[in-house]
Amino acid sequence: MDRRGFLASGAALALSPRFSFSRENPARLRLATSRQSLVGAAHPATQVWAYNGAVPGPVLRYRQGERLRIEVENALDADTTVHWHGVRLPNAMDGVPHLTQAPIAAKGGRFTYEFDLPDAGTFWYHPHLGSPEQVGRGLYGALIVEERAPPQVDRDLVWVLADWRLDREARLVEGFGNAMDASHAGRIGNTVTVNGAIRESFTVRAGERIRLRLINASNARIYAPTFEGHEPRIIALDGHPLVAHRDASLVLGPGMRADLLLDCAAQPGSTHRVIDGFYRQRAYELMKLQYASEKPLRQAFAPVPRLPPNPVPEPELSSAQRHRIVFGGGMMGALPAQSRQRGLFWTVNGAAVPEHEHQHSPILNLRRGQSYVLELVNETAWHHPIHLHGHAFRLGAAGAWADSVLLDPKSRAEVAFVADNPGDWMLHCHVLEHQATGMMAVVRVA
Ligand SMILES: [Cu+2]
Repeated sequence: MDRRGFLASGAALALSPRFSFSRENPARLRLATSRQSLVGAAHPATQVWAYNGAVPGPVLRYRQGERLRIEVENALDADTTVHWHGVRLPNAMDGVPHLTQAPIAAKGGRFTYEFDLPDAGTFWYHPHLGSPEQVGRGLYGALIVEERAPPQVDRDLVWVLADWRLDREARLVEGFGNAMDASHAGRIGNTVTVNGAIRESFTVRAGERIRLRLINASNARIYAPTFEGHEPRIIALDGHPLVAHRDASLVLGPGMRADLLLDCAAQPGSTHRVIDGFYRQRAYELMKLQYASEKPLRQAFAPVPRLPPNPVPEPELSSAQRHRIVFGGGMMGALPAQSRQRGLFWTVNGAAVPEHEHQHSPILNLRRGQSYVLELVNETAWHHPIHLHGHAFRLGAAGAWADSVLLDPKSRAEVAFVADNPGDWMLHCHVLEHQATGMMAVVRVA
């Protein structure tokens, strides 16, 4: 069954997204198998791997400057770790197996993560071990850090976008990380869920202002959502505030986040499609915005609020050191036969590194406090969202702050940052099948 089939069959089930929240965060995340209705009552529930029994895991909400403390208990049959994606945290809390910590052992292993949250924004958490399978089976959740004085909105919502490859009985198709997926675009599925279920519609009220936090938790799928009849402003990328602009170019690669300010200015009772059109021949309706019949909450909207900047150090471009990092491989790419035989398909600066099998030696040694410009070159015929741990960088010399940059096929990008966070940090593709088959590296800050 294709994605359209699933989306159509979900019409019977009107699920209300989980958006109510409190700041009473769980003290514990427990990993175990669970069952969840992803595609509606017409199909069986799907066996998933989950944090605290649900996919996505609980929305963790903190205030900027607060300290997160969570004990992780692993009841799965597989070792794991938790990576706190986008958070500028101490290296020992980064959740990279063998590099920053020992894996949290299967069948009862525990590990406590504890760190301060310096930046406000939309972040997320997921395993960094066996990622294609562990994330693909449902292990991820949102980590929201609120500004000390958050902008006025009527609702602050999180949409976790996930992509599943399901069979006709809504079972996960096995074969995670197979060579076909790994050497091409990654495991792109056939069913897209928002907060753990396919959505027929989402109810809004005329005149309401919504802060919509989009998180792409998918292994490999890229999204380009548009909201028919609406002009949401992107107010943050990867958690970091942006000068507000319109949504024409919103593209979310795996791991990326965007905060949208959605002013619901259409008529009560009207309906508007949300279309994901990244893969142009395969655009589909993600859901409908359904306006309630109530009279508008307000007739005019306040100006778009400016979010306060996060305390990220500004790179000094005049004294910055430059390095070039080349991403290669994939089908139609050059790769030593020896690598292919080992199940490795991708390279960073010519080397293919298996997923966390042994100690990485850094491809770059960065001096703490020094500014750097990295030229990221994609020599392959594929898209790669490149993610750096422990830091935020500017996209281009004076562009937006982010922790990921989506490299189009045969393209390049520059990112600039201050290497201010000591430790060994991953720099890798967030298409998880690429990450696991060679496209990752370590940069050392000391
Ligand atoms: Cu990639």
